Amino acid sequence: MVKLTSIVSLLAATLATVSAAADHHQDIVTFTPELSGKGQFKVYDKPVTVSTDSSAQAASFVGGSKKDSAVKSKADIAVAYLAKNHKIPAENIKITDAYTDARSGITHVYARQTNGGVDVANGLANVNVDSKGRIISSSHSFASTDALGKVKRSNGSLVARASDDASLKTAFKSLNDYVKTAVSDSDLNKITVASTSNFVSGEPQFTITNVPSASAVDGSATAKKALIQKADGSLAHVWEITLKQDSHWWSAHVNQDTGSVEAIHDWVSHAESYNVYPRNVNDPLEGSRSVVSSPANTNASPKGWVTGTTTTGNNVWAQNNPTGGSTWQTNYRPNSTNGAFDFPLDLTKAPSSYIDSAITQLFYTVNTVHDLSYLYGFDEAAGNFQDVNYSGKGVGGDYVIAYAQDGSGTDNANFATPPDGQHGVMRMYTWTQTNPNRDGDFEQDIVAHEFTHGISNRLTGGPANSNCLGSGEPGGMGEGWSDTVANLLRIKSGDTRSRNLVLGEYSNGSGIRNYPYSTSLTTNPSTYSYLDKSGYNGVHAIGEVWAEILYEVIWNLIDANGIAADLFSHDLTKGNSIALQIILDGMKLQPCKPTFLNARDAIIQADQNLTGGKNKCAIWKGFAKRGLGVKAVVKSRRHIDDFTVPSGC
Ligand SMILES: *[C@@H]1O[C@H](CO)[C@@H](O)[C@H](O)[C@H]1NC(C)=O
Ligand SMILES: *[C@@H]1O[C@H](CO)[C@@H](O)[C@H](O)[C@H]1NC(C)=O
Ligand SMILES: *[C@@H]1O[C@H](CO)[C@@H](O)[C@H](O)[C@H]1NC(C)=O
Ligand SMILES: *[C@@H]1O[C@H](CO)[C@@H](O)[C@H](O)[C@H]1NC(C)=O
Ligand SMILES: *[C@@H]1O[C@H](CO)[C@@H](O)[C@H](O)[C@H]1NC(C)=O
Ligand SMILES: [Ca+2]
Ligand SMILES: [Ca+2]
Repeated sequence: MVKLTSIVSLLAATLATVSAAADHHQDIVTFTPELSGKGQFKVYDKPVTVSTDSSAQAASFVGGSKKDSAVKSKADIAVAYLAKNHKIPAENIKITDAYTDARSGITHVYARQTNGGVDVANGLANVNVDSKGRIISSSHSFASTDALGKVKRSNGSLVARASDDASLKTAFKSLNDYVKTAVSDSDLNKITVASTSNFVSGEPQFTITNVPSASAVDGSATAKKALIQKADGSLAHVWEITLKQDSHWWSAHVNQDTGSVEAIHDWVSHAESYNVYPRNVNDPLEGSRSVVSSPANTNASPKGWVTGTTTTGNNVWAQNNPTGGSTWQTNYRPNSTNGAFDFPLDLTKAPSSYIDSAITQLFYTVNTVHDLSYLYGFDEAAGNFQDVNYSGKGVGGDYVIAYAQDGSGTDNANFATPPDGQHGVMRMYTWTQTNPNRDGDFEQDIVAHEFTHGISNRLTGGPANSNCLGSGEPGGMGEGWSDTVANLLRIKSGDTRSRNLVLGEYSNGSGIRNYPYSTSLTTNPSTYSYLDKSGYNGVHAIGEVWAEILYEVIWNLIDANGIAADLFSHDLTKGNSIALQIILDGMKLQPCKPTFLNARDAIIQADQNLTGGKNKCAIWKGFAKRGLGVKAVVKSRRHIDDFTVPSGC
């Protein structure tokens, strides 16, 4: 699908082609059988001594546990203990790990039950042996001898037989169905199964190759035979399949006879933390980085921000783009296998040296503004940017593609908004006015400005129409709203109407607008009639006037209602929250290609609906101070200032 869409940039506008693709990730329930009464942890008040005589059968070791003799003798004690105290034949015990802790001197022995050469996947034991060779504590969830007796002996042979082949393919298909990466029958026919040995343990296993990439990132998966204890205590023959995907790394046990998934784990951790300039620090001039944990808002992003091991998720995919091209799926992104995105940052070096931190910051800020705007009504039904729209409303498949240090330009940034259902595209550039160069990814007001183009374009005239804020006054207000949301994010409790805000100060070194945003008519003299001045044809100059007018409205609302310390509290009794709410509501109310007067009236109507008009006069006074009073009008193409408010105000 290729569509024309307008791209709005921080400083200039262009036209480009954007294509769309849909990717869907859904959360899958992971589970293991509940083994009631098993796995109790026994702690001995008095350490237990177990004798190991020469008749005792030695335990088998696998992989990394083929350790030194001191560890091995402790492992033999552990095996003897399991055999004597729990009546588990030593031949059924396989040591998977054993090591002596350097500090405590305790040897930790981890074992797995085997039967007929295959593992009992959830037949586990751990035995702790002190330095004197005594058992201090233990636990096991081995299957009973009774249950083992009832299961037919299996064959863990390295040689793949025809029947294995068929049953493994069935199991593989069933697993893919479960994790929603369906493999078709023709895909299945192309899959080949071969026997091999595990690279760590040397144990027999099978490799499945020619797997479609949607199912396995590298086109292959591994499997081996195992037994699993079900909740009722009986044992089932399963295929233990390991399947690595973009966002998941599955370890599953699938019934060899029935094809049903008996247990499934995801090795990808979905905890999230980011070392970033947090949302109350606009840029490196204002403060420093810190580690922010689980920042996702549970209403806006119920399944978190990250769906994989890298900066990809339901709301945005952030990546490097040194060539400035339009691919994104395969572009470079930083990895995190444990959900912690923490990378070095040295701002005295060139931006390319800290690309991992830049992408992390961009991912963080775009998600932040996604969540914030969601809370204020830029949600799925209203046409926001999400891969999966959990409510089922609106059109999904349109997360934002965000490029950090995009190579298609410098000293700027831009955002493309196609209609709902197609990806928004954000390009952040590096800035060359300072030495070393600076990276706009670290300036929240710029990222928020860009994302807000997506908000205003989608909300004005409805999500399907992206052609409502193209140029002139409507396009100028698009820029103004973008500066305004960036400003609202910066206003903190303790600030007063004397706080001035400069957009782009970090990136460009000196700001990128004509005046700071200010409630002082001296610091910023802009009024409605400025639209007729020379130099005010472009959307950025027009937008600056609009954002300045709204800055007055914001401070009147704060003075009347107080200030919410955190906009995310969505406390609609507070002035800054009311301002953000009625500004977004106004976008929904106003017509396509609105004028300043239309947009003003929509905001006033939004307050009427939100508060019953409680703030009517405060809002009018803000507009009127900057020439957008009740009698402001366009006459002979001139914008005529008016400074009066409605009677009664
Ligand atoms: C396991 O299967 C292999 C290959 O079919 C066969 O040679 C071997 O005898 C079997 N072993 C048992 C214990 O069934
Ligand atoms: C993760 O890092 C490795 C190198 O450590 C790299 O080869 C791989 O492409 C990275 N994966 C992603 C998704 O960025
Ligand atoms: C919205 O998302 C839900 C959940 O992913 C999906 O079932 C539904 O088809 C989507 N609706 C549209 C119109 O895309
Ligand atoms: C960026 O800064 C330079 C000098 O520091 C200035 O000349 C230029 O006008 C600024 N860019 C914009 C868009 O304001
Ligand atoms: C806002 O609009 C809704 C929907 O029309 C209506 O139910 C509600 O009463 C309005 N609230 C106010 C304060 O006007
Ligand atoms: Ca959408
Ligand atoms: Ca729209």
